[in-house]
Amino acid sequence: SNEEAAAKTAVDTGGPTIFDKIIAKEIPSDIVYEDDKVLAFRDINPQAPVHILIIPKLRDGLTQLSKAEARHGEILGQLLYASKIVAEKEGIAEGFRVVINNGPDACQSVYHLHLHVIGGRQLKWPPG
Ligand code: DGP
Repeated sequence: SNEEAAAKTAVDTGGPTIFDKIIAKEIPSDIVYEDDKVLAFRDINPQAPVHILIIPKLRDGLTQLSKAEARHGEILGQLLYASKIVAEKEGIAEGFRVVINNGPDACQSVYHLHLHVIGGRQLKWPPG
């Protein structure tokens, strides 16, 4: 797919990403949950009826999960907990999937850690 091709060429520069502009509200997004640490908004290219991205407001080196260090434990837990809050708000708490794409082989395209929360239909397993 086009997304797969783009993700294979995306690189982790450590520089700003589009998500900084979403956090700063310089570009609009459909925000579904927000607290002081995390922001959740609808994916621009949804793969299911519900497809929400959850990101840390402070990236703090977390361009991708493989860059995680022990000090990131708290925010990683907050992101995962936020996925449950978002699933409840969206009415999919009884069946949803949380995905983190890490690196080119997993088709990561934005180098600011994000959880995908996907649901609202019967999901297939295994994923592609
Ligand atoms: P990944 O492939 O895991 O890096 O997913 C990045 C996701 O980000 C992808 O599903 C599309 C989404 N995305 C990229 N740019 C924007 C944007 O400007 N707004 C929103 N809402 N989503 C975006």
